[in-house]
Amino acid sequence: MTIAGSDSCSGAGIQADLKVFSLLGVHGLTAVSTVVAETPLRVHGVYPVSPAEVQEQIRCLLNCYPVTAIKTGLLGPASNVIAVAEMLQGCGLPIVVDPVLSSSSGTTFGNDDILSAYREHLLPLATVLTPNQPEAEKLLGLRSGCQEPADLVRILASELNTAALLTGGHGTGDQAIDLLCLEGEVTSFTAPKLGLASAHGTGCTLSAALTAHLARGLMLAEAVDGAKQVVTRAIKESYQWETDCSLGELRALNQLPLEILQPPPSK
Ligand code: PXL
Repeated sequence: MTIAGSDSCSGAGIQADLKVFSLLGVHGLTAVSTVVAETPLRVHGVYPVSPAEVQEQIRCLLNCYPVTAIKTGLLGPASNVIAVAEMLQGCGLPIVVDPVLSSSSGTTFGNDDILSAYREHLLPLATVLTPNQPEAEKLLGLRSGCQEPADLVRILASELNTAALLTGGHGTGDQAIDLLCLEGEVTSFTAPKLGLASAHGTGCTLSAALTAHLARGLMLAEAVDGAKQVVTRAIKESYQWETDCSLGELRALNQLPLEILQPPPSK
C-alpha cells in the first residue's frame, strides 16, 4: 500500500508507485493524501485531502486486504502526518517512510510543523526512512552541508532509532551513492549517474521498489539493492520529451517511470 500524493503528470507520487508495484509483480493499494496539479517543471496547485478522508482509505484497505508492506510519500499538512501515524500504529508491517518535503522542481510542501509531526508521530513507526540530504538535514534541524553523508545517515538512524537510507542521486559527482545505516553499520549502494539528473520521481520510484521488495519478503539490504536497480533502469528507459509546458518554453525533460511500462508512441 502506498499512502502518498497524486502527481497529475504521473512522474512521481501514487502514479509512479503503482507503476513500480506492477513492474515488480505486487498489487498496489492507494490512499491519496494530497492532490498535486503538476507538470514536471512546475507545481501549479496543492490540494490536501482531509485527515479523516485519508484515514478512511487506509482503514478500509487494512480491513479488507492482506497488506504486506506500506510506504508513505507526500502526506500533506502536519495533520495528515499525524492521522497516518494513528492508522499505522501497531500494524506490524514493514513501513517505508519517504519524508517528501518538496517537489523536484523546488516547491516546498507544508510548514515547519510538518517536521515535528514526522519526528514525534510517524518516524518512530518506520522500518526504514528514505530521505535525500536536504530532507535528512531538515528532520534533524541541521544546517545544510554541515555533515558528511555517512555521518548524516548515522546520526539520523541513531536519533530516530530506525534504519535509514540516505539517497544521493541529486548530489554532485558521477555516481549516485545511497547510504544505508542498519544497526549502526553504514553500507553504500552505488550506481552510475546517467546524465539525466533532471529525472522527476526518482525518490518515489526508489521507495516504492523498496516497499515492493519488502512485501515479497526480501531482507532490507537486498531490497535496497534491488530497488536501486529499478531506479537505474527507470532512468535509462525514461522518455525524453519536449514540451512547452504551457509556458512557451521548449525543454527536454525525462519523465519517470511511465516509459518502463508504456513506451511512447513512435512519431
Ligand atoms: O518527487 C516528489 C513528489 C512526491 N509526491 C508527489 C509529488 C512530488 C513531486 O513533485 O507531486 C505527489
